[in-house]
Amino acid sequence: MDTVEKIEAGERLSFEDGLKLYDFDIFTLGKLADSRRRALYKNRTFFNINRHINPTNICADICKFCAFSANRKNPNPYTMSIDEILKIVEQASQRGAKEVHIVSAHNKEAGLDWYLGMFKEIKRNFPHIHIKALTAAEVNFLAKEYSVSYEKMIDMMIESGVDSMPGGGAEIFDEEVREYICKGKVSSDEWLEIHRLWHKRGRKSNATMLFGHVEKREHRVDHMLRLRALQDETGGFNCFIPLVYQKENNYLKVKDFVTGQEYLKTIAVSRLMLDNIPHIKAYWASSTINLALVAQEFGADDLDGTIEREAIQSAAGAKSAGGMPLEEFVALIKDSGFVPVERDSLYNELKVWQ
Ligand code: V47
Repeated sequence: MDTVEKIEAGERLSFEDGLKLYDFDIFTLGKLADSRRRALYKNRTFFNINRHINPTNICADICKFCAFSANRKNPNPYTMSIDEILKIVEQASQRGAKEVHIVSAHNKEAGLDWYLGMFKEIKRNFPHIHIKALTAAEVNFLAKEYSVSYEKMIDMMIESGVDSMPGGGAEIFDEEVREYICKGKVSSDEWLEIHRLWHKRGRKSNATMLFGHVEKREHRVDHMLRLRALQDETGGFNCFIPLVYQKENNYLKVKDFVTGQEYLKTIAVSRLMLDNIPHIKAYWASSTINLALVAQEFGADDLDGTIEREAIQSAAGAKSAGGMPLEEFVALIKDSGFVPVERDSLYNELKVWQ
């Protein structure tokens, strides 16, 4: 059977199929991914009203691609107090946010009580807000720094009110590329193990992939397959998010952006390869909103949310620092021919924005 026949028969695709898909012309590939997407969700696109918070940028790791962490290129270190964080959550909640997405750097000075205390206080004051927090990279950092097992860290996260885990820190699983772009950070096996343990506790998480830097297509397909294998085991991933590498203010010397076509192909390939991960997110903060809207026709069924403040992609050049007003976000989805469906963090439908 060739790759197209396999897709039409609903058969699982191999590593070689993944590479072949990238060589398809973009229209054929887009049509295949779009049919899969429409079979699942018709022309509905999910989003949520959320607030991203990055409480500190002081980091023990040195990832070459990162422009967010405080270093020579970003000499503005900060660590928010828990009161500051609570004020942000309060304002976001008043504006209708149902989720806070909290990702920090790996700060050795802040202390475990600061990391976990913010979740406890958010939950105590705003029990209706879903806390999506701590990437596997942060969990690994905290576990090693405070000599606790991953299992214990996960117990403490749950006790402190963390509801789900974001997909950050996955970068690219290929060990050689990983060593080059983020030596010393959580390893690929550790990242997967932390998500495995989290899923085994009945919790959900997301998975990202940072691409468009020094990796090749084969590394992306390998990355997807490692996630697919874990998903077969646990079923705990809600969504996959390909993140476009932003090239400003960092130490990874990459001259050109990945092209729009390559982005759309990556969305489409992930929709077809990841037959067991329900949602593919076009994260507009990294792709630009225009390309994210087009990605809806290439397999993406989720556009993340209004975000309000964004610090990681924008530090490296993306135009996402101010988030997106809700009315504008909804109008853009509608104008592109899709039906905006507001969801909660676990993909329960809250409201169809007609
Ligand atoms: O893991 C860092 C990435 C991620 C750059 O789970 C960069 O719903 C591009 O994980 N160019 C954090 N990307 C963001 C993240 C995320 C975002 C949206 C939704 C979800 C979710 C998770 O940002 C990091 C890293 O891969 N990143 N530097 C850069 N220069």
